[in-house]
Amino acid sequence: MSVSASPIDENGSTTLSGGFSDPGVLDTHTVVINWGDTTSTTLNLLAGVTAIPATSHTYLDNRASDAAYTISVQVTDKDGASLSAAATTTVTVNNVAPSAALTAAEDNDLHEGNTLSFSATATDAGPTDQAAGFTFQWRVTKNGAAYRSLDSAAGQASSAYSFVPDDNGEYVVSVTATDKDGLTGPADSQTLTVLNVAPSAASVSVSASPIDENGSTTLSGSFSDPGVLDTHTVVINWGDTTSTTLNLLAGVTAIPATSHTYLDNQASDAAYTISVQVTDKDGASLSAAATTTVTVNNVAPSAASVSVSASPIDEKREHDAQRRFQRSGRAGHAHGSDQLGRHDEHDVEPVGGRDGDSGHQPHLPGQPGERRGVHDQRAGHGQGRGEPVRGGDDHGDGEQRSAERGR
Ligand SMILES: [Ca+2]
Ligand SMILES: [Ca+2]
Ligand SMILES: [Ca+2]
Ligand SMILES: [Ca+2]
Repeated sequence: MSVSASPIDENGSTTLSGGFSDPGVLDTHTVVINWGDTTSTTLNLLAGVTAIPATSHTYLDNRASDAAYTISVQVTDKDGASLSAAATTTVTVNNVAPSAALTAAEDNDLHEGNTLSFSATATDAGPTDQAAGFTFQWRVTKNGAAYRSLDSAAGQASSAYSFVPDDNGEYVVSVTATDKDGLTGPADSQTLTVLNVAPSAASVSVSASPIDENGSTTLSGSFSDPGVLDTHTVVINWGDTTSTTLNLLAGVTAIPATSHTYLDNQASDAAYTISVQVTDKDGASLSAAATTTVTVNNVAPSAASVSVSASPIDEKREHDAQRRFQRSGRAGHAHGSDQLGRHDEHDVEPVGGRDGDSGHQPHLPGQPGERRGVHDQRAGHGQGRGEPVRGGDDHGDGEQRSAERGR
């Protein structure tokens, strides 16, 4: 006995042929071929025929570890006598790996933060394997590095998979299938270019408005960005030509409470507009800056607001001078206030008069009051030792600025 082909692949066929002898030329014979896979074929040969006709058989599956099947053939004559031992031969049937097919959902939106969905099926040459189902192995790389993976349960006809890209980049999704015999086929894959998404939905607010000049308010807010790995730069333009830049860590979309002091009101105490721009690490910004407003009210001046000295003086002299100024201010101008006066006393500094500190800018809170008050104070004390504003070159500017602010 022999077979025409071995090894063969599962679901392939081989053809058995052979012969025997029997001196009873009138004997007919029955030939039973056990293929070794629990199936058999019976042939009835005419009298005098001792050649086993070529008989083909399809093996639907391999054996474990692709071990060979043993084919045994028994021949019995019409008088009931059989071969003393069945004739045998073998055929090796190899398992064949399944091939997987990947399909991406048609409505996948290739932007960071969106769920991307896929499905896979597998095809196996072996019908037994096909019926048994598969294990699917999903693998995702991001910019060339392993990113996500999932193995399905065994015995699946198909598999669904999804993941959420946490950032823009190039993602490769691949899937393989493994048949019941443990053989894994080649991967099917798709390359996806996932795009960045700009920050959005920003809102900001301030803790207090209105506030007095030289008062502070605190801004806080939030925004969203589906790219959870994105870091963000937040630039707060306070509306008074100053700005604050915050660098937020990845995944942080709350704008931390940030306080700001407004040194001055605007004309007619018009509100300042605060604008906040957010830019992610990939360079995308809010389509429009988030804004809020803060009203800063002017505070009437008091006499103490200009009580600075032109030259180094000792503490006592400075104190005396302030007291005189305050008294004078209260007497001459009803708009002086005790509260402001106390505040301003703390802020008084010798303008340019300190040794070795001639470039120091005067800090004159509460100064931006009415021009009349400023001039009146100078008129009253310009010749005194407390006259501050002419202490150095810088203070001509200070004087001018004070006048401008009052407009
Ligand atoms: Ca198989
Ligand atoms: Ca197979
Ligand atoms: Ca991003
Ligand atoms: Ca982003």
